[in-house]
Amino acid sequence: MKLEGVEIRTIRMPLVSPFRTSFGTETVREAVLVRAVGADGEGWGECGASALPLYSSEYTPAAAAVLSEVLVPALGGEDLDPHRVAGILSPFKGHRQAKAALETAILDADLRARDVPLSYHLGAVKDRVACGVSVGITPTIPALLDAVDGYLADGYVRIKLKIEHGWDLEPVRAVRERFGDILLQVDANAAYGRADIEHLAKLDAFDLSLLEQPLSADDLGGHAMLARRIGTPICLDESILSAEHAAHAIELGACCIVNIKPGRVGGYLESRRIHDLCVAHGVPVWCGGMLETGIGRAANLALAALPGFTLPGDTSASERYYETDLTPPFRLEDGHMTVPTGPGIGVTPDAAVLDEVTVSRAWIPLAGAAAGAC
Ligand code: NPQ
Ligand code: MG
Repeated sequence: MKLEGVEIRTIRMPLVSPFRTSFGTETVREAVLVRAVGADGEGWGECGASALPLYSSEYTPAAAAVLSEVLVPALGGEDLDPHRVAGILSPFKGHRQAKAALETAILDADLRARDVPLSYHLGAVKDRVACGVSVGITPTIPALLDAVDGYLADGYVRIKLKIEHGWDLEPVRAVRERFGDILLQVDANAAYGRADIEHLAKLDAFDLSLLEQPLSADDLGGHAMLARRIGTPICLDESILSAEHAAHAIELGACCIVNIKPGRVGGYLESRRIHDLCVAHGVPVWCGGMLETGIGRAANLALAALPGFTLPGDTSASERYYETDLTPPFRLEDGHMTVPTGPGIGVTPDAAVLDEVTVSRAWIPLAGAAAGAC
């Protein structure tokens, strides 16, 4: 893959409904898209960072800046194997979601040129994957029950409720009582502390599949303490930034399930390593979501088709988040979504829709590339 240059775009897409978590409410998804242009074609990657650094320290202006000013220039215009990208970028600390988007764009371009689907490249074994949905905090419990009712009617096979202080036992009890024996799990996005361990243990009454990231990302020890006190399985999201983090968390007993978000861990290749590590430890994994457009969603479906992804992911349909997606809409069929079969990530953005939602763009030419390529 000889790279000629990389386009960095910032887009803004309205969400169909506000999405509230313990760290804030999102009404518009701002994101950075990366288009890697090589001599043999181009590829796409989506950065999970959003408008403000509330989920993690990354946010869109910083992601666009580090891509344009540091990460893309570091690649040079040399012949590039996508598997070497992470190593070239490794001297630069952090910025995993930005690095993931760049690696994905280059991997996509390379796989398209070779006519290989991303799912096949990663080792996928499924043609379709079971899908869950993440339900934000609502103003009232009746509003939550309505939202869950709608998603169950859509066919989602698993419901995840966002929880925080003051919105935990009661909404969970209400959903369990109303809908009976559904697959139900909760996500705190690190809202609680060690002082809340006894309170969190009360969630054991509701037969949840898992409790996701109850404590701070840095507090693996606290998660291990909680895991000894509670019957509900602990799953980590924000704490797991690499395969090394996953190894330490498993070793400490801080979790027995891992949410793999490719952006959070620096890309699909690191995601596969975490998957392999977890499979070897008997730890189930599932594919998280970052309100991706069809670009990120397509690649997540490829990952979710690996054999260790035994729990339904946050790989929801396009219409869960967007009226108009950048790609042909991903639809739910019988609670499942079809894994794209085309080369690379298998989809490309609609040029007109993309231009409509683009708020800024920059072209970074690469040294050694032919002048004027774009
Ligand atoms: C999670 N995702 O599992 C995240 C959190 C999250 C689907 O629950 C803008 C961009 C807003 C990304 C809100 C889901 C977001 C976001 C929440 C990610 O923790
Ligand atoms: Mg989460």
